[in-house]
Amino acid sequence: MSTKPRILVARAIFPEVLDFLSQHFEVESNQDDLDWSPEELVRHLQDKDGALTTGSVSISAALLAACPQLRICANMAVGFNNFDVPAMTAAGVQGTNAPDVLTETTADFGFALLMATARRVTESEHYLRAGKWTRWSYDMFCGSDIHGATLGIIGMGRIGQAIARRGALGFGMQVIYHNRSRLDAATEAACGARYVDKDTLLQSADHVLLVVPYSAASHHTIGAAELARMKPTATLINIARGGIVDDAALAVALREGRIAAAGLDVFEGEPKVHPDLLTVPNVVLTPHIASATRRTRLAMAQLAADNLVDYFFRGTVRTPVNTPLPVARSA
Ligand code: 8YV
Repeated sequence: MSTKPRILVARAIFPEVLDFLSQHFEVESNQDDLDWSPEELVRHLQDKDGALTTGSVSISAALLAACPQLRICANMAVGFNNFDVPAMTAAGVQGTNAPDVLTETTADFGFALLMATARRVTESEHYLRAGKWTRWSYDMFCGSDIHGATLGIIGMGRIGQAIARRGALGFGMQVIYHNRSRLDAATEAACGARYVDKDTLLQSADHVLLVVPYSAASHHTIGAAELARMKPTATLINIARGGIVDDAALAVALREGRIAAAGLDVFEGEPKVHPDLLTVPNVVLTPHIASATRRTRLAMAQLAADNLVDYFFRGTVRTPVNTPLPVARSA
């Protein structure tokens, strides 16, 4: 009988990472990428010591109670709002995430979405594909400038800082930010960003970009009241999490021209998208792909796998989300 720890890979991942895990563990993998219900997830996890999860796999108190053998969940995502961290800590279950390896890739995408939104890239492409482009006109798809504009970033962690650098150094933008805590002066200078309160940011930014982690406190950071404070010419970009923006209120603001445009990579209740967002033209919609380059997704999966190996064979992890390391539960 195998004495290797047993792990579940809860969603399909790169075969090479699965091969790596198989060298260390007895692995069950959802390589068919089936949509398991919470009950099915419990059934697969009940006899496992560890799990590799993604952002769509919810680790709740009820699941932890039903899986007493579980000792670690390694998330292939920097965000971990799919984990009930207090319940994991109380149950002695280690959680890990996948920071750093996706910072620059995600910042690139934040900028891509900002530029596509402000310069109306997808809206104009749809127009062209629909055969509507018959002649040039002076104001056809006029958008707003990125260079020289004021970029307001809400959430100034690693990804926010990487976006600020792109804006300040690459595009000559005035970068302002709002964050729970202010960065030290050296970090502010390195990313060319100035701290302001949230109202000042909303009122003065030409482009508002959200990259704040999701929690009860950040739910609807942008709702009808905040949208009303923004410039009517402004764009709003959300690469953070669904639920940071009130999508219904945003759809109204876009339809009524209270802001110019929005770019969204994340949605409340995704993969469902608020139906009103699908019918307004001035929004660019992408299916949660900000970290999606092959190299970065591979690095995220490998970091999650490394956390599992380190936990079971070295008694430590690289990127914990609950510290200090909880004492491993006995199998
Ligand atoms: C992931 C993300 O693609 O890392 C995160 O927090 O949102 C994305 O990079 C997604 O969560 C899948 O795990």
